[in-house]
Amino acid sequence: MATIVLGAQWGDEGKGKLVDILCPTVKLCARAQGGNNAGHTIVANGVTYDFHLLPSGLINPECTNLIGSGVVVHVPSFFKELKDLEAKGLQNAKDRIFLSDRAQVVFDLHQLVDGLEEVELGGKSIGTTRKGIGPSYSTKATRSGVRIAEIFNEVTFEEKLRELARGFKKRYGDLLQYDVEEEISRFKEYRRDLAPFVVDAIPLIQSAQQASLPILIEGANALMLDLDYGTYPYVTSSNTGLGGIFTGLAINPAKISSIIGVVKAYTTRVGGGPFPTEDLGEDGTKLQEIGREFGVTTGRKRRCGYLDLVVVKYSAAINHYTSLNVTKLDVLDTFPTLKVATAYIHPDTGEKLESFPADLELLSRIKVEYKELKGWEKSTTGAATFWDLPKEAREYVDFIENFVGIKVQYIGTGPGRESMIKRF
Ligand code: 2SA
Ligand code: GDP
Ligand code: MG
Repeated sequence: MATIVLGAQWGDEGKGKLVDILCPTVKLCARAQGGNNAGHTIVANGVTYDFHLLPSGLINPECTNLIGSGVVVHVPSFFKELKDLEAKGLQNAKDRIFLSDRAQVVFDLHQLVDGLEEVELGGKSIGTTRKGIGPSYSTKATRSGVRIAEIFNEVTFEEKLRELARGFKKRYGDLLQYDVEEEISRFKEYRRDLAPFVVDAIPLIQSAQQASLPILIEGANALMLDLDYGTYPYVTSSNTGLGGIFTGLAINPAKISSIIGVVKAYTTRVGGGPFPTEDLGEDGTKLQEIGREFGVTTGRKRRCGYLDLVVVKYSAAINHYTSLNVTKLDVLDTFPTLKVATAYIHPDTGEKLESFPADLELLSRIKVEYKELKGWEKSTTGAATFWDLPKEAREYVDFIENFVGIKVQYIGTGPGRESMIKRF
């Protein structure tokens, strides 16, 4: 049976930590979409590990890991991340990671184009991680991209990359400072080094499911960054919601046991785009500082604001969570009062919107209705059970549960593995 972990807001909810906690019972951990734009930090046994492209399940020495067909892969970053993790003490990581031959290659070319697209957008830039994610999914969609399997057919590979470079050169001229022959020559070495990792992921997943092995699927990014359901165009270029799991891994939907939505106890967003509950004042700064809200991949400061339950309810309607993990509750420990968004009000009619609007112009004008809850002003870190939490902290969690209509199964009260309350 498969467990799916998905981000319910704009990312960085703490999915990596939950994946780490669930891993000991799992035989296969898989990523379905995204690339090394993702950043998952895990603190285990006093060591901090950062994962970007590789599944966080690597942290469990018994767990096999798969980079699925819907992922986009920057080959040198794959090797570098593996090396960095092994240098931190992860055992036999190289023997436990497999890469789908249907995944797409992210070239340095895509990364350069990502930067050029951002510059061209000027004040409207998306604030991408510049890891080439958008350009790589774009060339996949226009059928000019290169699959991992094609790396191994040297002649076709070189022709395709030269063709890709020619196209972008036409578009960007001298702004594109790129030497295609140099990238081609590096692939001679990558080809040899990559070969042992590459598999046909379909029989791998099928046999794991037929043998009823426990599988864990790690979502990257989060629902509000989904290409179809997020705050388009301020999104990433993959389906970060439940749909992306099926296209990216081809798992059997009848064999899913749970879909856990990870919800940070407040809201953050990194990059551009609308953020209705953003607080540019003292509270936002305090959340940023206490929550240490910096991008794991780019080091950028994350924008911060109050918990937005309109967002969480909207994401639940798309991702069909079977339970929630509320994370970083401890970051709220010193707030005397807490605001939680419960509705968006139409700026012209004064009526409550039924759901999260698709129209960003409307979204920029809506009024947010807040419920004010009492803070607890005590430490939550170290609470062993739900009942060890201060009363107001329990009420905060209950409020989320009742509003969204989904049980809160896990509560995070600190970055370490041990700081997680499991309720059922
Ligand atoms: P991209 O690079 O094309 O995927 O960027 C498009 C938008 O998606 C956002 N995005 C992210 N948001 C939160 N966390 C992400 N991962 C890193 C982290 C981010 C970092 O875990 O901290 O280090 O800055 C992530 N990746 C992409 C991005 O900000 C754009 O808004
Ligand atoms: P992900 O992208 O969803 O995996 O999340 P990130 O790793 O990008 O960001 C979450 C950050 O919060 C990481 O630095 C985690 O170590 C940290 N974190 C996770 N859960 C908790 C928690 O319950 N409390 C605190 N204080 N930090 C947490
Ligand atoms: Mg992250």
